[in-house]
Amino acid sequence: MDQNALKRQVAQAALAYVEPGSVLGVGTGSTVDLFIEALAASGIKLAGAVSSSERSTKALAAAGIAVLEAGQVESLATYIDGADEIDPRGNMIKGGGAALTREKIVADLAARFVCIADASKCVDVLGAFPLPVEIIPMAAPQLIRRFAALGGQAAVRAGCVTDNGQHILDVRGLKISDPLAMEAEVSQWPGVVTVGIFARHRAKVALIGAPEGVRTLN
Ligand code: ABF
Repeated sequence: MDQNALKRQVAQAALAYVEPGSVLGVGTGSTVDLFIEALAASGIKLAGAVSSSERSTKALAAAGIAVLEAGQVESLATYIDGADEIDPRGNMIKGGGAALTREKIVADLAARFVCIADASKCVDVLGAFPLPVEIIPMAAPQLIRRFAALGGQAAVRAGCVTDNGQHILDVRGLKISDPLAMEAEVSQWPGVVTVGIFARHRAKVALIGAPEGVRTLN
């Protein structure tokens, strides 16, 4: 079963976590694209969706699902999104798709984060995937120095401007043994908009697509 088939498998399984008639938080990425397709085909009727990116907004609209602004809701029951890496406790690295800021904003509205990922995303310790950090461009040189002091090699992602008009640093060489502590530390550095560690907003449920079927991580 190739990676796309594994993604399709978990996208389908995520439908079980969608409450008909609710407003659903929707993430960004190729697995989420497959989830939106599955949702459209399922016939499940939603009151609407709060989207985490222009990319997902377009996909939701094409699927005939009403897209609401985050400010139109006070809370969400569920947020469904992918990840670049996920550890056994549901801590994630996200942001490979450059949508991490709005993903974290929408995740913050939700009571439950349901992560959908293929088995290749599972790691024991976060950090093999270069950590995405959305930044204000003028802060890049100082932030690169700060990550170097932690043993990381940071570089501005070429040709990338986020939906919020900012830039992304990708940081290689980190071993994130305490995701909660690193998220708290980096989030306060001047010039950081969002760090792509989701520990405060870790996945309460993780659906992992593997050749033997979908397993639930936690
Ligand atoms: C999104 O999911 C991003 O944070 C992340 O880059 C992406 C990866 O998922 P996929 O492999 O499904 O594209 O939330």
